[in-house]
Amino acid sequence: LSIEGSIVLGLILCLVGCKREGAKSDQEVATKEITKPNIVIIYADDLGYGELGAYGATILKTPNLDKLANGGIRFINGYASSATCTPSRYALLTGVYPWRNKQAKILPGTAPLIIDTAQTTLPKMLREQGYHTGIVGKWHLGLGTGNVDWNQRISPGPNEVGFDYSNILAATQDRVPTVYIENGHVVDLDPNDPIEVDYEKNFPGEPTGLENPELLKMKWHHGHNNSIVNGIPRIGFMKGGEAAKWVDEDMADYFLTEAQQYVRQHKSAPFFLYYALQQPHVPRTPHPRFVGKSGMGPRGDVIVEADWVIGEFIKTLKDEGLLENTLIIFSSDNGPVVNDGYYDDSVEKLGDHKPAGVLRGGKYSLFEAGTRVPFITYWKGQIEPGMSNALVSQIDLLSSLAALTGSTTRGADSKNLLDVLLGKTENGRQELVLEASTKTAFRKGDWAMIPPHEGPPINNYVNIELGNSSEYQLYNLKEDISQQTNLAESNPEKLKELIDAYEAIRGT
Ligand code: NG6
Ligand code: CA
Repeated sequence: LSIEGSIVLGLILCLVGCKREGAKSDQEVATKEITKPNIVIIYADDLGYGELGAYGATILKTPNLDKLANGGIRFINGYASSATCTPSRYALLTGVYPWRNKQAKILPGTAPLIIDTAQTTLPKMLREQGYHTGIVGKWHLGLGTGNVDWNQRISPGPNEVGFDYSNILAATQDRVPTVYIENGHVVDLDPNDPIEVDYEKNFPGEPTGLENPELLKMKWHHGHNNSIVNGIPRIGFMKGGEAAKWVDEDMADYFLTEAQQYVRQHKSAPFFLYYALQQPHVPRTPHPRFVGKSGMGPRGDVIVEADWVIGEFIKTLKDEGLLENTLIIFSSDNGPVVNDGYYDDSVEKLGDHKPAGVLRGGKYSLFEAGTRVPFITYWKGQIEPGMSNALVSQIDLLSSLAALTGSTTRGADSKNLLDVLLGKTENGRQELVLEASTKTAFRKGDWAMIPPHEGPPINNYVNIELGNSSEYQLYNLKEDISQQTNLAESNPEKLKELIDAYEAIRGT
C-alpha cells in the first residue's frame, strides 16, 4: 500500500467505522500506525563510507549496523550536506543548505544558537503532526544568544527549536564545557562550584595541556591543548563544575540509557528521537569493555562500541514491541578522519582498514569521502531490504518525513524523496551542492565538479586531500569513483553543464 493509499484507506475506514461506533476501529488504528510511525535518526560523528561491513569493511566488525543495512535500504549514493559537523546538522534539522548561513561552520562551545527560533525545523514539523520529539547526544548548533551563563537555564537551545526533550553535549567531545545539558540545565551542577567557560584565555591557576603535559593520559597532536578534563586536553578553557563533568568512557552508556528511557517513556504516542552519537569523533574513549576489541586502537574500538550501542537500542525497540512501527534512519555527519588532533594510535594501528572505502579525501574535503557516508533506512515489515543507487542527501529528510506524516511543510532546499527512502523507486535527486568549510562542490547525475578554490590541496595535520585547486575538476563517478582522472579539459561540454546548473543554485 502506498502512503497516499494508506491515507485514503484510513479516511474510508474512518467514515465507515468512526460513524458506526463513534470510536476508532482496529483497522483505523493500524492505518494510523503506518502513516505516523515513530521515527528515529541515529547519527554517527565522523564515520566514513567504508567503515561498515555492509559497505565493504572486512577488518572492522559492525554486526548490528550490518543487520540494519541488510534488513533495510543501503544507499550507496547517500550524502551528508557538509564535510564537517555543524553545517551538516544545520541542514539535517532545517532543510536549508548550510552555505546559505554564514554561521554554519564548526562552532566553539560558547557559540550562540545558529538556528533561528522562528525557522522551520524537522522536530517542529513532526511536533505539529502530533509527535513527541527528543534529542539525545551531540548538538553542536550553538546555545543561547552569546555570553551563556552555564549556571542558569541555557536558552535558546534544542527545546526552543522543536525538541520537547533534550539531553545533549553542547558542542563536541573535545570541546568545553564537558557536561551534559538536560532541557537547558547542566546535569549534576553544584551551585557552589559554578561553571565558567572561555575560548580566548585561561582562568588563572588552571592547568592546560600545553603547560602541564604530566597531567595527560592522552597527548595532543594539534590543537586540543587548553583545559584538561579527565586527563584529556580539550579545546577551550573551563573552570568549576567538577561534579557535573562527564566521564568520557561512560558517555556511550549514558546516552544509550537516555535514549532507551526516552523510548520507554514515549512509546504510547508517535515519537521522534534524534540519537546523535559521539563516536568515532575525537577524543576516542571506549568504555573499558571495548578496549582492544577492534585490534585497531581506540578509533576502531569506539566504532565497535557504537555498533553495540545501536544493537542494544534496537533491542529496546523490539522488546517494547515498536520495531514494526518505527522508521530508523542511520547516517553520519561527515566523512572520516584518522588523526584529528590526538596521539591515540589510530594511524599506527589502522592496518588495511580504509575508513573512506574507495572514496578520495575524508572529513573537511570536497572530494567524495567528505560527504558521501553510510546512509540506511530500516522499517521492519514496511521497507523491503535492498540496495539503492538513488542520489539522496540528509537535507531531504525534512520534506520526506513531512510527506510521510501528512505535513505540507517543506524545507527550502529539501526534496521530498519519501518513495526513495522507502525503497519504492530509485528516482532520487538530480543534483546536489556539497560543502566543506564554506567552500562548495557539485554533484549532478554521475558527475562531480569541484570549482577552483584557494587554499592548500592537503591538510597536513590530518593528512587529508581537501579538493582545493586553481583548476576546475570534473570526475565521472560511474567510471572513476575514486576521482583519479580530471576530465575538465577533455569534456568541456559536461563541465559547462555542471557549472551552469551549479551556479543556478549557488549564485555566481
Ligand atoms: C577542528 C578540530 C577537530 C574537530 C573539528 C570538529 C583542531 C585542531 N581540530 O577544529 O579536532 O574537533 O574541529 O569536528 O582543533 S566536527 O566533526 O564537530 O566538525
Ligand atoms: Ca563530525
